[in-house]
Amino acid sequence: MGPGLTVPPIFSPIPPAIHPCHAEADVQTAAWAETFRIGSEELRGRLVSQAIGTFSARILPEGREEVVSLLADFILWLFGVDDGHCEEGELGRRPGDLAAELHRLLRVAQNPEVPMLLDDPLAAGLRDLRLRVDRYGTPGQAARWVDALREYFFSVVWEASHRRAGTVPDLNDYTLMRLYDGATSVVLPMLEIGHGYELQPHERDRTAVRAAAEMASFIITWDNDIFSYHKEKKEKSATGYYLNVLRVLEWHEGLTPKQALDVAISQRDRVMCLYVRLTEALAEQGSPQLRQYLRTLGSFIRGAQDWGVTSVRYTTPDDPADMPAYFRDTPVDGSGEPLDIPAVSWWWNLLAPGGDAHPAPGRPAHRT
Ligand code: 3E9
Ligand code: MG
Ligand code: MG
Ligand code: MG
Ligand code: MG
Repeated sequence: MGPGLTVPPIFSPIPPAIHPCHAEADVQTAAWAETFRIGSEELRGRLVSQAIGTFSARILPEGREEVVSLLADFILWLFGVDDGHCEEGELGRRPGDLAAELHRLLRVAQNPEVPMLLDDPLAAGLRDLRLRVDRYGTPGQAARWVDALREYFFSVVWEASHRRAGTVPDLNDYTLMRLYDGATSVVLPMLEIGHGYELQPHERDRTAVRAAAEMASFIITWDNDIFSYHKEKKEKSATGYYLNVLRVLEWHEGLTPKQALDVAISQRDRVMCLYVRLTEALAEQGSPQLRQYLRTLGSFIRGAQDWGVTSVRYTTPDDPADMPAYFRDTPVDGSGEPLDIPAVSWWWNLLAPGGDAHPAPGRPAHRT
């Protein structure tokens, strides 16, 4: 972030919450990272200081303690991949080799007993995660977790091709990539496992329910792009490349960082307003499991916000980011107009004027 770029208070209509086991979760996840030797010594030293257990405790404020710990270890592991392989490692500029390594890891997630990557710490950590997913989740949830890992991996390979070429995707491509490369969708099965239920496919696979989860991914990753801009821009001097929505807007729209920040805030506010209306409508029609799922989705959004403005990962105390001290309860941009992003503008078709969530496949986004 250039000197003087201040992150203003961000709109969040979701109340904060945290599991009482948060301090213990930080200690346990640091111990787990040491046991499995996740990342280089240097990367691991950073990760264990970043309150990742606290982040998990915010995502599952009323969840099972064992799953808070499992999710914390999984998020730390994801940073081992995202920081270690993709953003700071050699593979991050070699999409073909990255795809090969991620396929090998997927096999380990799918069949933890396979004699592959036997000396690899990330593979050993992943085996442990899979065994715990089996312990606390159903076979269907384990399968969806593996599938979600595959979609996350696919997107980081796409990102790696831009890193190699030094290019910046346009806003539509970036949005599509970011729905997956923020690793938000891999967390979704943990939201169910954390509360010991399984969302039935007829509800989970409804277009409107998937859209609500995609909106949560959009909000979480736009917020991350805003809160991590300072860190990511600094990292550019070491890695030579960074990518977030502010950079996309600066590059393709010719905006200054401050203008790009304002546009990104407006985009995430409009998605947040739609998300609130859609999830209220879905909760009215849904099963108790769907209502719990939507509540936990809200905790995921708010937890990422509270963690994002406080973790040393983003505040970088040696060269502090200018973070907001609170969240605002009204949007800067409360417009009900669809965003001009074809990959997601259909989200605005899901709500009829009466507020019912309609799956409306194939209709073009209408402007009201
Ligand atoms: C996030 O994007 C990368 C993920 C692999 C981080 C792991 C976190 C989660 C699974 C939960 C979602 C939370 C978020 C996105 C904060 P990026 O921009 O590489 O993350 P960074 O921390 O480096 O800004
Ligand atoms: Mg990343
Ligand atoms: Mg990153
Ligand atoms: Mg980021
Ligand atoms: Mg931190």
